[in-house]
Amino acid sequence: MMGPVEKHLHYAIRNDGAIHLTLIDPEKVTPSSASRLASKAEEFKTAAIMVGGSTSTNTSHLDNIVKAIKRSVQIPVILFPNNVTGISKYADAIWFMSLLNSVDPYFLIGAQVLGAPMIKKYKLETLPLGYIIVGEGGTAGIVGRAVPIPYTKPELVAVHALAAQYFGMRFVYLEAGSGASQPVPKLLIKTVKRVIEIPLIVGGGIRTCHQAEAAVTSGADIVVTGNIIEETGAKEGFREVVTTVRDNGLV
Ligand code: 1GP
Repeated sequence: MMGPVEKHLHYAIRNDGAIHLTLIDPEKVTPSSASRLASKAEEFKTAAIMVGGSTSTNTSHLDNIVKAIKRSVQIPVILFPNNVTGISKYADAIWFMSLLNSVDPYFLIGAQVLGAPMIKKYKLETLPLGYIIVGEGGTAGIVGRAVPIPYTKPELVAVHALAAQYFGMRFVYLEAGSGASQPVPKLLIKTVKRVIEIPLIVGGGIRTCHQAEAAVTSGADIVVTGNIIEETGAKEGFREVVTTVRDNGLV
């Protein structure tokens, strides 16, 4: 059942200890800037490109972004959808995700039911993911009608993650919200890591090497960054964060 993209992620985690994924928000880029950012990210050894954003709804623009990225990189392109409009036939795979702490059934199962036939038709590889919004939660928390779990309740996040694993989801994502003023804290990551066996993804508000290192040394298998690639113009600060994730994975 494991497809090539999932195998690639597992292989990279085994090799490097921890990996970095670059998130590109279609609303913030043009096809040519997306292609330039993705090439830089690949050069710096990010393991895959994720494409998605909490408020993006234009599928034809998404298609153009994904096509442009696909033309410029060899690493997989994985959709990170906020809704059914976040599905593009040009990607390699899709996080088939359920927002586990949403109060709206649409984000738990509704959008997934509507999107499933399209995913089948496009033959996209599905990566089953339990998505948990913590801390401030940001735009993703508001759009997804989540009740973000406070950083002070790590054990509550851990049982959500455990439930995801028992459902057969193959990844868990702790999301602080894009641009969060404080990324997911170490204790929270450690508490979740202790109870699950599936790969743990952490993202939201990670901007510095110190924050990337804290996530990895606490147990994140995958660190996602979005904003910093645009903020740094995919230059030194971004490269250092990507390198820090891989370097600390092997420690
Ligand atoms: C958001 O976790 C990601 O879904 C990335 O967040 O943009 O803050 O890096 P940033």
